[in-house]
Amino acid sequence: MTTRRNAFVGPSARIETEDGLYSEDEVRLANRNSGVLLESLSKDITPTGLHYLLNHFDVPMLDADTHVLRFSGAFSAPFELSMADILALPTVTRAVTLECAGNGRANVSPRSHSMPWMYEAVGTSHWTGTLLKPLIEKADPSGDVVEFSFLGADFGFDQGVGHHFGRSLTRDQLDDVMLVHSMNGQPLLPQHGAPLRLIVPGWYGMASVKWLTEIEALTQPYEGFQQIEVYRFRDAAGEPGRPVTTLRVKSLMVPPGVPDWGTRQRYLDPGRVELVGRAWSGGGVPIAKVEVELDGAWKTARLEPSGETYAWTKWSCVWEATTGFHVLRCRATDAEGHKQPLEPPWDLAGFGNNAAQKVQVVVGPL
Ligand SMILES: Nc1nc2c(c(=O)[nH]1)N[C@H]1C(S)=C(S)[C@@H](COP(=O)(O)O)O[C@H]1N2
Ligand SMILES: [Mo]
Repeated sequence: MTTRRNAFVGPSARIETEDGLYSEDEVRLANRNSGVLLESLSKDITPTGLHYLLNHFDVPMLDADTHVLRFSGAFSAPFELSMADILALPTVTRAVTLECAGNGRANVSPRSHSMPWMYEAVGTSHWTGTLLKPLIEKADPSGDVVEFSFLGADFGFDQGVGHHFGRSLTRDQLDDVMLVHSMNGQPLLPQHGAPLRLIVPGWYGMASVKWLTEIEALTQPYEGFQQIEVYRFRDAAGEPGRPVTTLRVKSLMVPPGVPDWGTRQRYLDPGRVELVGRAWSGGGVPIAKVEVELDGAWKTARLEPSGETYAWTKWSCVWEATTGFHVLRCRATDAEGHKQPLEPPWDLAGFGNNAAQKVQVVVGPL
């Protein structure tokens, strides 16, 4: 192997902190979850082992042979389903892009105590299962039902409140929601919700409850902690906030060239480079345009729609890279005219940061 010195690549500076240590709580939490590697954005489907992970509590080690999904509450014909029952139902497979609502939080100040994502809490999988709505209809909710809650098997504490991870949807939010047992043609892995999870296409990831054990029909709005406390856009602590729901329009690129280990800054030979990336929006709204900022000018990228309503769209754009320092950015616009902002939209918990990605590139002979 060769080692090379390069005039363009300086030694990485060590970053000094007050006591030389990371915050113990933050490191412990960050090491339990993981983000996608941006180079895998070159693929339509994120390899399963690279899909980001966001687990609030411990991963329940459930047994598919004994697992039961229970319908409860204000249903007139409630029932229980084993995994064998669920596997025997009509099957649907869809490519769906999942993104964590906290993706981008690391670029919003002050930081909130949660995963320090920059760009990497996103991925697209082929999810296989069955549609939820026919099952809800079969269980026959009474006329005064307003919401359905979805409960995970995982239990823990947040701000002193013990709870199972749970979320709810209203009656008119059930279209296209899936009960999922497989990811990319394999049974779900424990960390992705085995043996059964919800996939709520077009929404931020928190709606897609993993380790699903119970669906309850409610005649009052759900007051679970993850619904009314955690996933809210807030300007100040203590206010009720607005619920986090569908994905905001966003795009990312595969950082071109090769990295410096310590800083992840990119290094690239001069010449023609094809930049590629992905763009997506929420609620099934297609991507209308992706622009890439190259040396101060926004160039329109080529789009390759996937044909899947809820999966990201591939884009590509040619760049003639010239010697020097460059900051590349990409920004998407969806078919409803929503366009990514250049600066992070501010939120107390750093939710919904869909600002244009910035990639620093040094171009020079390598
Ligand atoms: N039961 C349960 N479901 C959950 C979570 C959780 O902690 N517990 N995390 C949610 C969040 S915040 C996200 S972003 C997605 C992440 O799914 P993944 O880990 O399969 O990528 O799962 C959601 N479903
Ligand atoms: Mo999330």
